[in-house]
Amino acid sequence: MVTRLVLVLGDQLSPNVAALQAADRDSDLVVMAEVMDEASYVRHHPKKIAFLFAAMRKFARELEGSGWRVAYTRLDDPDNAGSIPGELLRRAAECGAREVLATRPGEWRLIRLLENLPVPVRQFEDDRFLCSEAEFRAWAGGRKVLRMEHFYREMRRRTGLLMEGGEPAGGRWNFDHENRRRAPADIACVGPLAFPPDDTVEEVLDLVAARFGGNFGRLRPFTFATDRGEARRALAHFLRHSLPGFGDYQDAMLAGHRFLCHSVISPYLNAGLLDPLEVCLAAEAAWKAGAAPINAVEGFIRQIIGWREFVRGIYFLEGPDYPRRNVLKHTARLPAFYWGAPTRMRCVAEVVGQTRDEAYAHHIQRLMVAGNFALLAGVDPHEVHEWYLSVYADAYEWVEAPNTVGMSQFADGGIVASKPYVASGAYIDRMSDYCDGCAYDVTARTGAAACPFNLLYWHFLDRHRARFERNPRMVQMYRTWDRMDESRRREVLAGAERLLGRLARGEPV
Ligand code: FAD
Ligand code: DLZ
Ligand code: SF4
Repeated sequence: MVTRLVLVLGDQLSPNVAALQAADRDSDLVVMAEVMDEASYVRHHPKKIAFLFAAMRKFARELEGSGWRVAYTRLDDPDNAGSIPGELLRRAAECGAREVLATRPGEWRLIRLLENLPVPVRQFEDDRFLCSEAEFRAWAGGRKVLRMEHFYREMRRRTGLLMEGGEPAGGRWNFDHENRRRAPADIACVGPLAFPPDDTVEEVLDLVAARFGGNFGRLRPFTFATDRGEARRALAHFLRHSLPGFGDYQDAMLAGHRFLCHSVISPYLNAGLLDPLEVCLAAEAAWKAGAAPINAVEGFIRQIIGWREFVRGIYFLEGPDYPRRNVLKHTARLPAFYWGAPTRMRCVAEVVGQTRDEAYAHHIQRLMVAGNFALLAGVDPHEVHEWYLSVYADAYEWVEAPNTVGMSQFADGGIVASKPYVASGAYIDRMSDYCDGCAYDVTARTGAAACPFNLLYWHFLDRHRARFERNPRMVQMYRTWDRMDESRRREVLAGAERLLGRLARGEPV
């Protein structure tokens, strides 16, 4: 007789996840389900769905191998109830369970659904993070502004990562200034380790092709890791081949080099196949062994114990309305080229094209190309949020929303970012080779060939002047704008208006 169900969601694939820790292997029943509600709350990239379903199937087998009883529902099971609550109720009715143990989901939507289930659900905090919600709340309490850098230093002290006798290793907390080099065209990058699909993955790929083939994104070739062993091999490969260059080229973008020195481990971390501390300790060990320089290892660890933990803290601190914020009152529609329609902007075409193919783009591509353009063009941040939540294999609301709504679109009014991440074409030209061969001229601010980023950048600053002109980090931008002569400024603004009109009418840009 089963008395309790133990819910394991698709992004909770860790053997020590909180609900499993609280459960009894001999008497409880683990419930895992591929359900249409989760697979369609946004139109997820087919690679993201395939990755999760394959990893879920393998994890269920891993649990069974270690003695758990698992009730696993496949998407095409005729009895599939179609939703997580529906599956829990069906299983509870089948086996007479009176209680559900769950690890708190990474999204308010699902948390609320579990709270309202007719069967009692005990939600345990997800402790796969280095900073608990209560610890983040305590850190945030009483602070006027929340800055990642302050949080990060606290996390360094707390974890002891890259610390030497209470001081930061290498004498500095942050080597960000050494992480902004443009990548040479002949940079030797091996990219992430590729895993040829096995039988389980092939079966899932067929299912996803049949059921989600109309979603934006290319399903094959599919090379993601789908279990813990593979994810660890992917990490080891990154540490050996790419970590040494990670620091120098962290912000660089090159056409044809989709991954540069990035780790491409976020899908594995977020689904629970890798543990954040395990990853950081391995990177620290590489530095201690002299296999990677401090600017690379510090930069990498900062992303994980700094940004990743910080954005999660913000998501739960700010509450369920966060993804709906829109302080800049932006209302434009997301242009069709985000979904693959042609654009003459080479940078955008490169980033969207690789997103379609890989369900992956690295941070600067997401922030300074795709996000920057949407912000400059005044796109409704909720639509931008839904795009990011759909198209990347690592996207779950707890991490995606603060990055998109907060960091990228400034729609939270400056909780995550101290200034909007807007830049003209000059930034993209400095950090990439995209502008070579683009139909637009990155040096032109006016005229038909003017780079759209240039036109829209000044238009953004001008239309949001009242909000930003006193921001100390933006004073210089306004000075430059004000130094331009009046007729030139009028010309730039008129060019931007024409461009916004074309975007609004859905004309090609
Ligand atoms: P690397 O560059 O190798 O970095 C190592 C790890 O650090 C990543 O795997 C990731 O776990 C962590 N990390 C780095 N930057 C961030 C960050 N800003 N926030 C949280 N973790 C970070 N990341 C997601 O995991 N899911 C998302 O849905 C997501 N949406 C984003 C949306 C926007 C608009 C922006 C600007 C960033 C977003 N990020 C998101 C953060 C970042 O872009 C990705 O974590 C990173 O590109 C993943 O690639 P990687 O594993 O090669 O990372
Ligand atoms: C993203 C996703 C998808 C595509 N499908 C499933 C699924 O079928 N079953 C499941 O348990 N989880 C899935 N997920 C992950 C959930 O959406 C995720 O747990 C919540 O968004 C909270 O982060
Ligand atoms: Fe992008 Fe402008 Fe450069 Fe073209 S010129 S690639 S639009 S930044």
